[in-house]
Amino acid sequence: MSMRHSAASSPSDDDRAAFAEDVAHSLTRSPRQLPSRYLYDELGSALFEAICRLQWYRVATTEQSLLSAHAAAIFSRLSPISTVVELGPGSGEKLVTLLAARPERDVTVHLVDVSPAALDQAASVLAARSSLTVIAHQATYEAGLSAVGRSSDGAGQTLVVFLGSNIGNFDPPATDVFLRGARAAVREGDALLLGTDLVKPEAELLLAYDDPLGVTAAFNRNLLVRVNRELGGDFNVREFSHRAVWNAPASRVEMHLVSRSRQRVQVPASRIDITFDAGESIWTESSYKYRVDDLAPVLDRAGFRVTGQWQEAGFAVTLAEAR
Ligand code: AVI
Repeated sequence: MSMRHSAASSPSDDDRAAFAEDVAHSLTRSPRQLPSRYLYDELGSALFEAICRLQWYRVATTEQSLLSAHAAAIFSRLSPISTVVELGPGSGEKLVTLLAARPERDVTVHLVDVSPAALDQAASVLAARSSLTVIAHQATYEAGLSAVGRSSDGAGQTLVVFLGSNIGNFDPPATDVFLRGARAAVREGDALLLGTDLVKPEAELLLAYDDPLGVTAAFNRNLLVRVNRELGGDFNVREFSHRAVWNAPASRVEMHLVSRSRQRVQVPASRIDITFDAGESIWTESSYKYRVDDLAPVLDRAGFRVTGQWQEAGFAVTLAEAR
């Protein structure tokens, strides 16, 4: 494998300034929020990998099983591919499983993620397990997709892979914007492989997002540790509890950090000086859950036609072609 990074791996002053501005804006909204993309510093990425091994969070293992079972069927529905773009590659294991069934040997893989820790891990897993040219882009999905679009040689089809229910972290308007952006970045006949978690009984959903080992709680509370470290905040992390909520009308699991007491918090880099009431919460993440019948219309609106769908244990992998 050969690997290139398109950006350095330590947070730049620009990254820190953007984080400070996002915290300033979101923590002073009503309800108070913190953007979920900041959950993934080095420790956050490691905690997320641990979540994916939990018996209660079945997204990763179910998707892995679906890909093992159906990778050959997925490739049988594609024209020869020369480029694969994975957005948010996680550990890299899913792509290894998928690409093991590829008929073409010469494929360039582009990995796109804002987290250098996640990119490094995925790239080394691909390095150890396959013979591919891998290019890592430390970038947002949109910026990564357009960089790949500009560098694409036009030799074969491009497959964009967006797995792990990552799309579930977008609200419906952002989902439309994201899918339209993905469609604009590829050519007619290119393809998208999408992994989505499905609506299931509430108890099952809550166990997945509030596990008995407290790993998800640590993942959530680490966001406050990050604010303290990078922005000079003084959050008393022990004074915030993790809470997962199933919001049925909106079809999403929400993660919150709930203040255990009335307390003052300052974040100098964000010019924040606020007082939390006991019970007041910071909304840190939404995880939208789909019904299978919803997927074709959502994809269709963005210019993709569903060409295959595989389901197992409340999870779906959907293949769609750019019209
Ligand atoms: C990355 N993302 C799809 C995960 C999810 O299920 O929303 C993040 C996560 N949050 C809590 N557990 C896992």
